[in-house]
Amino acid sequence: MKQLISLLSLMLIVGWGSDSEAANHASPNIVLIFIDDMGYADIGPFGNTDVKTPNLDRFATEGMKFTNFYATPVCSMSRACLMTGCYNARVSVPGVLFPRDNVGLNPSEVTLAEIVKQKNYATCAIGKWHLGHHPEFLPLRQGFDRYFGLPYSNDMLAGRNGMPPLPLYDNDKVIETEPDQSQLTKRYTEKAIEFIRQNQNSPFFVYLPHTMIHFPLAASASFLGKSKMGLIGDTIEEIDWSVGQIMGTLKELNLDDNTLVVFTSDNGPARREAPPFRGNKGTIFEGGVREPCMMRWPGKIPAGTTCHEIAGNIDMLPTFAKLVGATLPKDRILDGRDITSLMYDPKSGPVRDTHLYYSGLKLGAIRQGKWKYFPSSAAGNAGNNKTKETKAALYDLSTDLGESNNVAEANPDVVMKLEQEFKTRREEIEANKRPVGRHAD
Ligand SMILES: [Ca+2]
Repeated sequence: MKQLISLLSLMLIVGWGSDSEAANHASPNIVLIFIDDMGYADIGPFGNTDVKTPNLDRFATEGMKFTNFYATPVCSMSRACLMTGCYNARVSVPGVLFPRDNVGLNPSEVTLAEIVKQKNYATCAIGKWHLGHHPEFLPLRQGFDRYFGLPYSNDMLAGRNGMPPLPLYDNDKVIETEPDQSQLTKRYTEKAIEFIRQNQNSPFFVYLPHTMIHFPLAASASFLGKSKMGLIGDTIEEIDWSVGQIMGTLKELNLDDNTLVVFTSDNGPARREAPPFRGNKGTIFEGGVREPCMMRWPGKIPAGTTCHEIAGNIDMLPTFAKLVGATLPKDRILDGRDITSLMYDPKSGPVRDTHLYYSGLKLGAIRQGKWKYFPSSAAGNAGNNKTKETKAALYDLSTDLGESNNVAEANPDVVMKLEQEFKTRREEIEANKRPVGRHAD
């Protein structure tokens, strides 16, 4: 009898063990939709009234908007931040990589995909990579099981400055060159949905970095000429359609409640403004680096809420690690922070109050709380000539989103403090930066 009771107890313990195993298995799926060159004011939830974005509008009512969410001025550096949880200068990835370049994100970096791989997530990257086009830098070597898309920007086309034909990859094979760009949003969407269907029974991570709305713009026949904003509006509306398709698939497969969807962009808008901000793509004014961002996870992220705290793409890696129960690498410094507290309660208080604005590998400005400071020593790092600062500038972002009223002279103590903080942070990253990956041929 005693033995039987022991056996029963053992079975119970084993049974409980299995239950907690099942609970672990229920870690959320993650879908990260990353748009190219979409500015803050390009979609309905962030104030655009000319373009129709019903799916993104609904996303906002069902999830959380982030109004102080930072990326960087241009493509490659932004993806380096997103993939590593570090400022791009820490991992030595410059602004934009070109087909002639022999560098890429160092394979020794731990990427978002490698983080979730600790928990056996199925992982795919569908779309524009732009962290090195040599085989050792491509997604299949950086933690992704599946890759479909372009290795760099869609304007790096055959014959332009001696560039080779633009390749379209399916895993590690080039299946087409110079693909019809009007079909890319649709094709990426289909591939992402195919991956979700195939992996609906295991936790998955879908990284969907669209090629649009980067120039040259192209939309499929169903969207071409349909928006009130011209071709740029057509591409935005097609992106909105794509988001609707993804959300519809999650709903259909009953994965809605167990999937975190993040929607954001890599940098500010090209060749247009980003109201209410100053500057656009290529600059470190808010218009160049502050991005529309929304997160949706029914039952976990409160619906229809807005978070005004500082956050950014560098925070995604530690945040995803927390959500899936993965361990962060301990042998290196990360710059991002776990922002799950903000996702559960947008008023829970700041996770980090400081943000650094890199322009390429140069630090150009610093934000602490409401203050944003451009030291005179960094003048010119802000971006193009039209919009760069020529002397030290201090802006109060709580009242001056357009960075038009330099209050440096009136606030010498703030200037002195931020001048020191700028130097300390720049020196720390310089002293602890890690090398870019170099392709040997
Ligand atoms: Ca971009």
